[in-house]
Amino acid sequence: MTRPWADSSSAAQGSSSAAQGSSSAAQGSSSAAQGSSSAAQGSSSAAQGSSSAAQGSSSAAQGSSSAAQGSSSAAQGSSSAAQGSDSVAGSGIFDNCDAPRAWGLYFQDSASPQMEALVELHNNIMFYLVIILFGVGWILLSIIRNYVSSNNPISNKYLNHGTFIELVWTITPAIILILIAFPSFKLLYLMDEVTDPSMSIVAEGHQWYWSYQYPDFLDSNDEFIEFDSYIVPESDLEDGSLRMLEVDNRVILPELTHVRFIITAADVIHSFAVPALAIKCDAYPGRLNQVSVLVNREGTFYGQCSEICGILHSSMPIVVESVSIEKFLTWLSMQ
Ligand SMILES: [Cu+2]
Repeated sequence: MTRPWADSSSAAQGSSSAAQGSSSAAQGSSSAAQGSSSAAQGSSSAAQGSSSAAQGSSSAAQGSSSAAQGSSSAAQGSSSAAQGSDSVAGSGIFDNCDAPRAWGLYFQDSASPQMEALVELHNNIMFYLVIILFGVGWILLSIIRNYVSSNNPISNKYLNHGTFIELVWTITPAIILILIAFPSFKLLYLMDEVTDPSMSIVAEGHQWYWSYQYPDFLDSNDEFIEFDSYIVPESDLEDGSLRMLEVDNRVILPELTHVRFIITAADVIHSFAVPALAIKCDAYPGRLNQVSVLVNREGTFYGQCSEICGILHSSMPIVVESVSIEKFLTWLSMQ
């Protein structure tokens, strides 16, 4: 799947397209050399310069704009090497990517209204959770301290029922549960709704890769656009690419467009999941599930199969690339 923007260095795209171009050029040379690392290393010093910069900034802060800015000069230097090269689906840390990172504890940056709502729901519930944690902890510690047997050998001798406190500790949790449940159900049913999508993408899980179909668009042979998406093995990875997350053919989406994913499987149960877009939907053989997505910015979003589906369950990642509508139309016209 050729991506036309991968080898164009427009000024508007700045460092990201240049970096993407250089990494795809580097990937192109390595695939020509059939993964021979020595050939890839010696292919071009400019590509090496940008890839070492990519590696330097990748561990520091993924998605940190300052790191990307810092290495953009190196990427710019190699953009001439990228010019005119017919790239395969390349990638780099510069792709404004949204991926898991080591020791990450919070959510990835949201890229869809659903994910924003989910993060907000999480924060609201966490408000009650922290109060409950400290309230219950305080009660527990004070009981342990006051009713230890050395202080009160027969502590419950005069302890009777306290109707009022029993009412309080029964009704208060019920109210809190209702306060949590209503926004949760509201969001659940909102996310379930698929309203008037502009286009559909069929994602089919296989052991162990994903295949995609764009049933609204025809390619040059008057057939539906469809392709398989395999993981890039570790031996073929470029510096700065994400191990176990990179694929050869990405899902290309237009931004700010209501897209429906139709999700199914060919063999066993898989699960199509992209955290930054709030997608997680099981893929069943013989059944079509659907989820609605509106990606509200350009970017590259990484996900993984989320249903234990066999020995290579970890080797069927998902990469969704959101581009402007103009770029999407250009990509369509090249299929
Ligand atoms: Cu799977």
